[in-house]
Amino acid sequence: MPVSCNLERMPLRTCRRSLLICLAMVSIIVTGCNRGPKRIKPVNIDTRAAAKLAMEQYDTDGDGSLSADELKQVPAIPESMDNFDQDGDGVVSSRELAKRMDQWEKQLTPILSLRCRVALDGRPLPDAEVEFVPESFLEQYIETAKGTTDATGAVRLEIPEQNRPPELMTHPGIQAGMYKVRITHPRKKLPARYNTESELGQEVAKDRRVIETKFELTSR
Ligand SMILES: [Ca+2]
Ligand SMILES: [Ca+2]
Repeated sequence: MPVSCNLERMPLRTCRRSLLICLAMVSIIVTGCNRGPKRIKPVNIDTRAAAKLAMEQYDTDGDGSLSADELKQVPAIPESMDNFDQDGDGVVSSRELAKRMDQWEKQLTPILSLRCRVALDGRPLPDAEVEFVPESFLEQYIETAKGTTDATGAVRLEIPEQNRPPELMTHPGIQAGMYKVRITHPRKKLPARYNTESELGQEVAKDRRVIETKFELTSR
């Protein structure tokens, strides 16, 4: 009979409807994931090319590695020597340099939070402009990060919004890399060794676990 037939079909229809609702929900969840914030890619550096450039620039005696004397020009390396000089012979070869840069990529963290503190002659220095400028052999891959110290001399480094790659727009911070650090002040004259001829440098990488770098400057 049609009635009993209908009655028998009811649960089937309900079941089918439930199944359709379930499928729709799964689809919303999956689509939602796809439409969410884009996964941020790690720093993508042609590490062999960058290491080659570094050698051309800093291996002044052409022996294929950077000695302590040559490394004075790349202060980010001596500051983090154990991470670069992996065989412990006191110099950094092109291969070691590339290997360390490969490690940044494997750390899969595209942007890091870094705070610094600046003091001049033992006192916190407010209003200092701090710039982390990529080493020239990395400048095509990473951006300069900067900030101004607060009343306590502290600053958080960020890539200015207009220079931030699209995928980092909502992620202020600094990229993994090797930087020269330049510190200037609108009212105080700081020695050239802190800015135009900076001897300050830092490697930024997830495994460094540096929460706050201290720059203790002297006016003389
Ligand atoms: Ca050399
Ligand atoms: Ca070495």
